Amino acid sequence: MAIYQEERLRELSRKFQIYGQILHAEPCKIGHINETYTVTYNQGGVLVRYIHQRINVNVFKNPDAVMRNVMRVTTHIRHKLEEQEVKDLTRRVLTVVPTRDGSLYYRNAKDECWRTFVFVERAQTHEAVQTTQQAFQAGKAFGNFQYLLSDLAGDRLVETIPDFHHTRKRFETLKKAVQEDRCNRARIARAEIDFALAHEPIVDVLLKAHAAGRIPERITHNDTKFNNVMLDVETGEEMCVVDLDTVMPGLVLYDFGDMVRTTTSPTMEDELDLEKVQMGMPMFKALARGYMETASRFLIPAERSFLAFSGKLITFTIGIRFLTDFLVGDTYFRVHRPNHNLDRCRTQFKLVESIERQEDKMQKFVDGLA
Ligand code: GN1
Ligand code: MG
Repeated sequence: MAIYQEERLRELSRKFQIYGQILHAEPCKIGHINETYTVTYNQGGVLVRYIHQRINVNVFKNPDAVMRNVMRVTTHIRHKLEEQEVKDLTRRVLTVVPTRDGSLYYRNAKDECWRTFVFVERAQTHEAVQTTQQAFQAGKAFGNFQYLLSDLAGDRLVETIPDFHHTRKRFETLKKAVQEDRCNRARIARAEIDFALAHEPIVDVLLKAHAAGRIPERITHNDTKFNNVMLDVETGEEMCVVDLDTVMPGLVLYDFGDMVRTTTSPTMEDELDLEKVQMGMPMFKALARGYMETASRFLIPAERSFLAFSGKLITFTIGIRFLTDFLVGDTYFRVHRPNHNLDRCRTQFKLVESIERQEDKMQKFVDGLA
């Protein structure tokens, strides 16, 4: 890690309610938006780890609201787990470490916003799903997360990114990017643009069902990537749902759709060998079983009826977001190689096709679950 970062983190470490000295830090490369470090401290002679994370304020324009949401949500979940006498509480839900003056995050002289969490030990995230057991655990974790938040009292959570999964708005933004073609990249992405435009008929389906009152707004995670669930390193059991910045009002289908997107193909999001990108039925079945184990307690039939469709829709929506970002010059998602966002878009669209071929079978399977 660059020395200036060490110094920056050392300064930062004194701002939070941590009673130890910083020893070293490792950057965490996962995630396209925020900047994350795992930092080891000597605390009373024992090594203790924390997460320091810089909130990307270009994406999260209201870090205050983000942190108030995160605090409400984690506090609520902690209380519920306490009532259930769940053990290992600080591995089961994220714990925010406030600053020494009691704020939920620290804003430095350069206007960078930093926050701190207790590090969840002996648990890990995986970039790609390998076993059906993992898929089951991911479904169960996010279903339970939604369930635990289904009785959160008080004001509506703030929408930290308005219209985050609004497929129609995402679609219109793509069309504009194609028309403007500021980076002269549309010619490289012609096939993907055509694919996106041809899929317009799916764009409004959930928006309309929601507007018609058929599917309710709930509190949802909105970024239910497989790598946002920590699994116990020994048992493989789900421990903790992370990345809570987009927990806000939404449709459960957006969450389930993003699980299908990230938990049914054994590939990474930027896989170059598109042959490998496939919606695997055994993975889907395990995921859906895990999800229903916890979510069947509150889902209504209309929500269930869109479960398979939601996989297609969200995969498509994230695909058009990657495509748009490629066309406008990679301003949103962090990229690590040329055409990275286009590569990501290609895997998404390949997956959309794979889901399309199996959608009926997928829905039949979920219809058969209790
Ligand atoms: C972003 O940074 P990360 O990986 O947690 C994005 C999600 C996308 C995802 C695609 C706030 O999440 O919506 O699905 O990339 N988060 C935001 O991998 O835009
Ligand atoms: Mg995220």
